[in-house]
Amino acid sequence: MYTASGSSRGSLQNRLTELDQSALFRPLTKWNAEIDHADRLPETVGAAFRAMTSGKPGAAQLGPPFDTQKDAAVEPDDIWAQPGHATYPSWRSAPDPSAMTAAVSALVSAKQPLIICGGGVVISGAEAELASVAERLGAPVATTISGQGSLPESHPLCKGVVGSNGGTMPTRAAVEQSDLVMFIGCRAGSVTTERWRFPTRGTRVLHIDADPQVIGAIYRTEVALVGDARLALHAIDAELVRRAAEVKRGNGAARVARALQEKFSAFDRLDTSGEARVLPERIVATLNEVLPSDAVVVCDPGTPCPYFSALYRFRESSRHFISNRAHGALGYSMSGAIGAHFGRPQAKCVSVMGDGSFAFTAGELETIVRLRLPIMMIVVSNSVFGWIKAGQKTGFQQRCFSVDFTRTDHAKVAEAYGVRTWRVADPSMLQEAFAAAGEHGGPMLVDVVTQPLHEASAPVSEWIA
Ligand SMILES: Cc1ncc(C[n+]2csc(CCOP(=O)(O)OP(=O)(O)O)c2C)c(N)n1
Ligand SMILES: [Mg+2]
Repeated sequence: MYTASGSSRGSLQNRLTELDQSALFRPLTKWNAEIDHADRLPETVGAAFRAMTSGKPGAAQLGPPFDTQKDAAVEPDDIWAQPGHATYPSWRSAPDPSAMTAAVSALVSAKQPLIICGGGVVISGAEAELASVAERLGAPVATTISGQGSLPESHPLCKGVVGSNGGTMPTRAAVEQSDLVMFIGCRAGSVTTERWRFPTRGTRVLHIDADPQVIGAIYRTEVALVGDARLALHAIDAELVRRAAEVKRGNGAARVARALQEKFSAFDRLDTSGEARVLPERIVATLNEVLPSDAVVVCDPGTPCPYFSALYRFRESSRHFISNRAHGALGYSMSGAIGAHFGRPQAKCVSVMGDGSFAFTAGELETIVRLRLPIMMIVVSNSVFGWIKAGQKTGFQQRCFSVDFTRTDHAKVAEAYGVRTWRVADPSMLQEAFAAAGEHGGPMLVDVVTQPLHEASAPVSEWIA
């Protein structure tokens, strides 16, 4: 991020737009610097790229006060970054080979191993190596929200999302039944582990992560593999081939099939229930039919994130789902879809947002219209901060406060910006509206009046986890 700030001079003398910008961005970035003179640009640009692409990935921010533009010009050739720093991971490092041997011994000794992938598998580009290791072991692969795309959902070992946001009872059961869990590129945080309960503390744990700080934070870890996921899985795969005689192929595919059958039959019952209102299940099921397999879906918190995590079928591996985890600020997905479009212009990029998120970010509609971006926006309109109301309903004896708001006609608002819009309140009209929007070549928004989240059968085991 490159964010100009107030003058470099007068920071102790009440200058215009006075704000400590480095402090503002510190919790959001891996590295940031205020550049108080233009001659510092070469060193700071290089440092930003090193920080972003090495070790654990993260954003960087450079904040040049506006008056540094009047400093003596910097030679363009002096501003450079190492070509290897153009992509992540810039330089891969492999885990200790003895840890890898120990990990394989643990894996072959387990009766029902389970793999849980965080975002690190896709970031590392380790999808093929993951599939190979899982197939040799016959081990199911579950993911966090960010880990979706580690395996395609059509893979017989792909168990889907686990945890309190997007996990379901059948997927939790898979974690409970496993005697060994291998986390890959995953922090094993409170949402993934349902507040550190699944897996239980006694479960054997192997952990692969580029960041050593992640390991042992929650679970006593039998074997830690610190390094790049692709290199680690490649080495494990080769060792499994060498020790093929010891490998007992598990019945993971049968367990996955049973769990998914249970999960999706409950979902299908709701999708086809004949309800007069649009249920969130219907939105996911219809988009499943309408969107091409290479679509990129960006989801805000609220209804979109758990529903798409639990129920949307991402047919291809790699990054097709984006949701802002960590702080999870509302209003991310519209701008996120703009970014996704520039990253993958040939793919259909979709933003699914709650009405709360729409209110946070509506001004970006102007950007989308000005640049004529063919982004498909869907507003889940329920006139409530549904996630919070659901949390108040279950966790605070239904004492609801400051969560209900009046319904906005989002289609009309977007239309005023110049977006092509549809408004749907009748479930039977949804398919037609999504299909028409999908074919429209410019900015488009479908405003869907939806069952409120606190009344839905949401795939959420705990709202404020
Ligand atoms: C900027 C910001 N403020 C507050 C929150 C806490 N929060 C999480 S979900 C949610 C409600 C979301 O409401 P809406 O976008 O209408 O989606 P719904 O839950 O109704 O589907 C809130 C306020 C947040 N994630 N981000
Ligand atoms: Mg809402």
